[in-house]
Amino acid sequence: PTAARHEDLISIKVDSPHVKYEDDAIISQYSYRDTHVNVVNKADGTTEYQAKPVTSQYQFKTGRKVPKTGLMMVGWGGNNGTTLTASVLSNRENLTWNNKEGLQKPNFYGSLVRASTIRLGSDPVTGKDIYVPFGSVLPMVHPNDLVLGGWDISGMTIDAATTRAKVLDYDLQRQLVPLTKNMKPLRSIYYPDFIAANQEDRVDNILPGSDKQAHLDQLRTDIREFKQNNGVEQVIVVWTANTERYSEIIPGVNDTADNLLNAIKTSHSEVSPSTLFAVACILERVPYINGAPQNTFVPGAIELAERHKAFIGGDDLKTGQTRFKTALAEMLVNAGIKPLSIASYNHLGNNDGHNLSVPSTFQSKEISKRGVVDDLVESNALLYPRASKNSLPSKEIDHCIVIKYLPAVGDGKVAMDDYYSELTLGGRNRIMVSNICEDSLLATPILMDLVLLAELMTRITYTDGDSANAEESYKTMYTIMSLLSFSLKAPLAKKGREAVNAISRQRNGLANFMKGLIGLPPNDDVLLESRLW
Ligand code: NAI
Ligand code: DG6
Repeated sequence: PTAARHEDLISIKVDSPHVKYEDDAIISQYSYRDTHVNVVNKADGTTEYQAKPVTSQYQFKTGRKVPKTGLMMVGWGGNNGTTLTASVLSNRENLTWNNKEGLQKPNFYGSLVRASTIRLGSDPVTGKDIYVPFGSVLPMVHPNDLVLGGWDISGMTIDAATTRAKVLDYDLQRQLVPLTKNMKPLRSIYYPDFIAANQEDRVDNILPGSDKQAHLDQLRTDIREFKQNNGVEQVIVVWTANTERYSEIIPGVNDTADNLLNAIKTSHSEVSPSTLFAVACILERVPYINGAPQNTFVPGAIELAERHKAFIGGDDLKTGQTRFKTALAEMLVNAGIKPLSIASYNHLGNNDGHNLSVPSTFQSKEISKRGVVDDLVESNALLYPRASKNSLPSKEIDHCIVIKYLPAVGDGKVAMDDYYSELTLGGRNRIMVSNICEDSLLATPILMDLVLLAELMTRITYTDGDSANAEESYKTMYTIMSLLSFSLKAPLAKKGREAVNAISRQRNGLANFMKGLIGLPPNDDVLLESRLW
């Protein structure tokens, strides 16, 4: 095996009454434990939290046969699309190349699934923690095996688009040319009003006309033909195209599934390209992930996905500045330190930055970057007290987001953050962070994770305690793949449920769920062996 395949030499055998390995599935008995809390505000002004532990029983079934999987990128010719293509191809072909540091080898650094580990348990004799590769816990698609394709409004072949992106070392770009010169994006949809006018120069590969129903039908045909021509059993579609402006939510247009379908039939101007892609995927029942911040998933799109039991995920990749923020702000608040303000500045010089340099698209990005500490504020009423039970916290964190386009820095995004917090006895703490991220090199492993995890979600079914375990009682997971939120800046949540932004909670949720699927208990770090005699 090549170095990139090292983890494939690892297998996990669970000896537990809670798991059964069949030829085509892993079946686990899952006891989901939580605590139901009733908050009672008493007449004397005190509050009583009435807590009751609850356990629900589920049986989960995870398909063991990993399908041949295709990845279709919307925006294939962009910086992320070309860099993700290069990542898959250079790992698959085990390309090596030289830069000023010397000989470079491909790897999947930055990928939760391919480059991080999960604590499986501990050695009973030495007490040492034992970790296994994240991707070895359950059968998952290997990125090297993904069949690549996609759309772009720019018709450049992927070799030329890789040169245009200016992300990779020249010696690697050069070696990729034979592998990418025949990769040409499919024609896509261009409704100029949704992205910055400065993108117009690259538009030369679009579906004709303005009939949105015809566009939708063509996208569905593209997905089917891609499946058929490549013999793939599953396709995952990701939006890694330009950030769009927000769509207005208009009653009668995009507020319900039927209204949205009708708005497409009548080519209503408020149906965006990204929503059209989402609808195409939902109707084709292929998972669709929105890697950008716009509100692609208008209420009608979510209802349509629920109706078809299709999988959707979003929004916006959590790569650099925000990933750091959801770790640092959580650390501060959980340490009882009160962040007063967070000022986040960044400048970048790639095409994403160019597109974000107009107010309408910037606003989409600003919304997804700003909301990430709201749930932390909600979580700590000692630091952020409320006037009454139903009122908002009295003082939220002042949080500003600035993005500037500076062509000279290209794909090297410079993020600068000032975290200003209150300490005990009126003290102040200032943490200033400068985060230089190679934007696309941070983003592409994350895109890859979203694809691998989305495919896994399609193979998981469950029955709950009330159902007999007959085959027909198994259900698929809920439409919105919120378990993917570790990689997403503004995670979509099920109606009536709050999104979780703190990165450690997001990771724990996913890792513990995966452990549960092989009959193992969650990691709770209680570690009684270390605490008791
Ligand atoms: P990019 O501007 O290099 O690439 C976007 C590509 O999408 C371009 O090739 C463009 O021609 C194409 N495109 C635009 N509208 C299209 C449509 N309707 N159909 C098909 N193709 C279309 O941008 P980059 O850097 O690749 O980023 C992609 C997206 O990911 C952006 O929305 C960005 O905000 C988002 N993102 C990027 C992160 C990063 O770190 N690079 C992190 C978080 C999100
Ligand atoms: C500038 O913020 C451009 C954006 O596209 C970001 O690069 C992207 O959203 C990543 O943001 P973050 O906050 O996760 O680094």
